[in-house]
Amino acid sequence: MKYNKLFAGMAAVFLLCTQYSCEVINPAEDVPAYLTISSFTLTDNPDVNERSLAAKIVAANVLVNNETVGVISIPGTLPVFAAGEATITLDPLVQQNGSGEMLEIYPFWERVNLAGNFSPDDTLVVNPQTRYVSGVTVYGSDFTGTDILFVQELDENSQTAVSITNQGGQAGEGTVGKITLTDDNPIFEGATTEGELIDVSGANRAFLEVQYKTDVNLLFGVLDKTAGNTETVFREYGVLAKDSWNTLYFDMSSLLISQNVGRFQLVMSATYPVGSGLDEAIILLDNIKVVYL
Ligand SMILES: [Ca+2]
Ligand SMILES: [Ca+2]
Repeated sequence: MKYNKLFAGMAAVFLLCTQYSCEVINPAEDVPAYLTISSFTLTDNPDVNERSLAAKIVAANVLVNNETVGVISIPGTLPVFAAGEATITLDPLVQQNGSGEMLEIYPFWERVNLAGNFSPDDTLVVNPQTRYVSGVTVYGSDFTGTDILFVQELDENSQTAVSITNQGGQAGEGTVGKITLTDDNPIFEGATTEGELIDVSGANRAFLEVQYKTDVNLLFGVLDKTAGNTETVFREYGVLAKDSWNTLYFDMSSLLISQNVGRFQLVMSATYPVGSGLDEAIILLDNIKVVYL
């Protein structure tokens, strides 16, 4: 470890110095403390109907006493050059638009401030919790009971539809939505109900949150129902097939602004891949949300 070597070096200098009565240039703040974030979770805001508290916070941007420390993966540890009482500021980061390499602060979660006490060479472990900022609206479903999204048929084939299953295999999230595609029924496209248009006309930003485990690629989009606009489907947000549950966050703001979309239905489509070798393709969905403010 780099810092152990540093200590060994300092000890050697110290020995030399005591022998020859020279001054030790070794201020305490040069010895780092360590900050570990072992988990970062979402908790209830009583002012918001979250529909679920599922979240995938992959890292945090960290400041200590308003000075940048860096990005800590969760779980993860970084050295901190601070001693004594300190304010730790944490911004939760998510994978945006499917890129694992692009981490961004999720604007609809609160920044977290914690008080901590740092000692040189000691590790402070924190388990912060954030929550949605007050004022956000969450449209969506956790696929429980009759709470199902994408029930409006756009593919004109009632054989491909979302059902509820408890076979999601995702601990803590209960039942999930399921779509099955086969050679005979290869296409699904569904929209959220026309009677519940998502109204972002007064919002500045909107995000799509999706949790999924899918044998085939998925495409999420927007069916524009804004008065005065042509009724158009914008299929913008692609998700690659994945054999374990994943969560992604798509920033919808630029599409909604550029196309002047005020009210819309959320759309999802998927196609059974020719020659895939699969007997059937299973799509599992949970905690699909449009969050806006
Ligand atoms: Ca669920
Ligand atoms: Ca269908």
